[in-house]
Amino acid sequence: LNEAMEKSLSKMMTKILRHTPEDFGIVLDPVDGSCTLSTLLEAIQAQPKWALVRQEDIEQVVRNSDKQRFEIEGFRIRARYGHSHDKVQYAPADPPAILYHGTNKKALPSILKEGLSPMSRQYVHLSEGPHFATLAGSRRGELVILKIDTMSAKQLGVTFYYAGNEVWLADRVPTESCSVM
Ligand code: HQG
Repeated sequence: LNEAMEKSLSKMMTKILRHTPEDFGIVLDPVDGSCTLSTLLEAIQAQPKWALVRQEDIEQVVRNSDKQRFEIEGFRIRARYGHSHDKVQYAPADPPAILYHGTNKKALPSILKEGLSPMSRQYVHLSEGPHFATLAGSRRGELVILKIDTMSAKQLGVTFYYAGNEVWLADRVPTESCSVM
């Protein structure tokens, strides 16, 4: 797969594994959001554009994903994070003192007023370092990085979950726990 094909296949995989598996006739595991590699492969092969896709191509996307979007374990594959709603259960975990969230200048006034909310995903996405936050926040205009004081958020009732690859999730983050970097 060349780079463009890899990106396009990655998008197809996130669509299925994060958002609308039912449109592809797939039921994800209700706990970890996984399905077998062969189920995913067959669903993708059913798309005219991807009739010739091979399991190695999927494995290549998983390996090269800049943000480690997917995880293969044995015969199963899942998206680590990014789900639109109720597709995965995560165990609560204890985060580092500071986490980061990348956003954009236009969203800032509303975030400073209401705090961070998951919008169209299951959770708010946070990261241990500013790198992932920079990638996430640069997608929609002028980058703003927020520092999250997790101790303060916990005191305000927020639960954190670890998704792997330095990515943390939360149901919400109150504005009192956010500061602009
Ligand atoms: C913002 C992508 C106004 C929030 C990324 C963000 C990440 C608010 C946007 C992963 C708000 C939601 C997640 C409020 C939050 N008012 N705006 N109260 N609360 N927002 O895409 O974190 O490339 O759902 O700051 O790179 O950007 O798709 O979340 O700007 O890894 O694999 O609302 O998804 O990964 O946007 O991104 P998103 P996100 P992929």
